[in-house]
Amino acid sequence: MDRVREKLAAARRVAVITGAGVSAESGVPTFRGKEGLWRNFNPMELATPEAFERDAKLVWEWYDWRRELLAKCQPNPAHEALAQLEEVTPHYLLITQNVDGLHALAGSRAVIELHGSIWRLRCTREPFREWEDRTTPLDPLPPQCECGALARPAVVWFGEYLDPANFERIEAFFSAGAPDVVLVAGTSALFPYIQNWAFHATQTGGMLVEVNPEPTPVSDIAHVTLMGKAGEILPKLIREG
Ligand code: BV8
Repeated sequence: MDRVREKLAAARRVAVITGAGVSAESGVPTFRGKEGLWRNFNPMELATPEAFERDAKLVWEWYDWRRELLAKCQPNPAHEALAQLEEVTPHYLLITQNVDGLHALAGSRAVIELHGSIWRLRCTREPFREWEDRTTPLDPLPPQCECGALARPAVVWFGEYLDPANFERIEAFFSAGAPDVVLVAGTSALFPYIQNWAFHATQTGGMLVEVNPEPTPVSDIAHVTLMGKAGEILPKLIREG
């Protein structure tokens, strides 16, 4: 813990990668936790273009249920600690897989929502048309674009591609200089791109730090693995914490 705190205090360039685990203490169900299931559906089966094609209303009921739940959730000390870290780090980037918007709500500014946002909708006829809608519950359900076409959640589903623009921003951050620290918190690190960015830190002289109560693929390559809850550990890592 002290080694990490010192490294972060002296760091000029830090990349943070977060997943559902950093929102867990805000009351947001994780994807693969037991409470992640909804009406006995597996998110992997619902968060797909095929499920939406088959039954848009069912998929929207799931998203509407999550939006209603999220509307009551506040950022927790994990989100707040990361917003504080950004204030004291000259070059900082927060890459999140979460779609809940809680990092921005906590004051984080340089945030890349890798998997999109549950608060944004996209037209299924003109995909470049995207807008924010925070109404809960949505009415009508499924919602429509003003052009009359069906709207979809502006998130990246399983089997879909990440927005290349986000990918380029992240690659640009890493090639602009070797991060002194890459902090991976609250993610099962399922996706290759998450593992690759974590691995990058170990190849360019940076410190790879993981915060998670459970081991993940990143644990094998991390310099420091802090086993525990992000809401408890992260505030202790940040100088003011
Ligand atoms: C994909 C948005 C298929 C939706 C989500 C087919 C296969 C592979 C690749 C491709 C493919 N088709 C197309 C591609 C290309 C590729 C791509 O774009 N590549 C780039 C590089 C060009 N596309 C993809 O990779 C897509 N992936 O299709 O994979 C697949 C299918 C099944 C299984 C494996 C692979 C991208 C898909 C993105 C899917 N969208 N979300 C929505 O939210 O509705 S994914 C979903 O999982 C969430 O975003 C979530 O964040 C993410 C990862 O999960 P985690 O965040 O890690 O959450 P999880 O519940 O898993 O873990 C929680 C962790 O927290 C645990 O470790 C736990 O221990 C810990 N924890 C719990 N409590 C705490 C805690 N930690 C700290 N503190 C606590 N208190």
